[in-house]
Amino acid sequence: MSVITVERKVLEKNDQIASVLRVKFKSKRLFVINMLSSPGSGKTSLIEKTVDHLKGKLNISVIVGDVQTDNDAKRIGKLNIPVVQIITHGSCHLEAQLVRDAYTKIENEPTDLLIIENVGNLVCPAGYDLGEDKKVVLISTTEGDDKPLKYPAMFRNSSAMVINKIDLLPHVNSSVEEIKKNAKSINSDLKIFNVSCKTSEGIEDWCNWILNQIKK
Ligand SMILES: Nc1nc2c(ncn2[C@@H]2O[C@H](COP(=O)(O)OP(=O)(O)OP(=O)(O)O)[C@@H](O)[C@H]2O)c(=O)[nH]1
Ligand SMILES: [Mg+2]
Repeated sequence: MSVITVERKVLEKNDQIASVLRVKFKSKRLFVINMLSSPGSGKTSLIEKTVDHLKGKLNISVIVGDVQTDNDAKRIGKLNIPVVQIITHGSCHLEAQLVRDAYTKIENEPTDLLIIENVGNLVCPAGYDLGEDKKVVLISTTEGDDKPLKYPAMFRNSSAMVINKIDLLPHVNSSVEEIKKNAKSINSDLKIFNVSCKTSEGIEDWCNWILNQIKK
């Protein structure tokens, strides 16, 4: 029983910090995406494509979480945009406090869109509010159609789902329709995008959705 109590307290403290952070992001007129997925679904690749597609239209900054390395910050740094790496040293998710501290390093950079790449994990990050406007979950065609059913919280709490690696569909035993059906059975409001970060198919639709969210 005490374990449950401790976890609830941790989440309550996280939610308080996230609420303050959300007010700060709003006051800075930032649109904030918390990007979630299993390891390797293509979060960093989608950020690279998004930055490339929206350059000249939006100022984008990135906070990226990783258990051990700064590989992703090095990749995103090559795009010449502000990026901060959070290394969690084993922790499987980002917390609002870590994002708050990381944001202080880039808060003076002109930014319209802040993308937070969460630690690759379909379980723990679902419960942690980071002050974002939208949670976006990625699933790639190599992961199996049943993942929304097996990890429902991630799909329930997200506003949009990006199905990535559609270029691999001819080679994998996977169906976009089945992934969509399973995801919609968890969250009928999910906005869904079919994307390939390799061929850039679907990137324009995804970026238009971001632009429309910012206009709202
Ligand atoms: N064929 C194909 N490969 C892709 C696509 N998107 C990403 N990849 C590859 O998938 C691998 C993982 O991509 P990343 O962007 O590093 O994935 P990630 O979700 O950021 O990974 P973590 O940060 O480790 O969780 C890389 O080798 C990418 O080149 C895609 O649309 N098609
Ligand atoms: Mg990554």
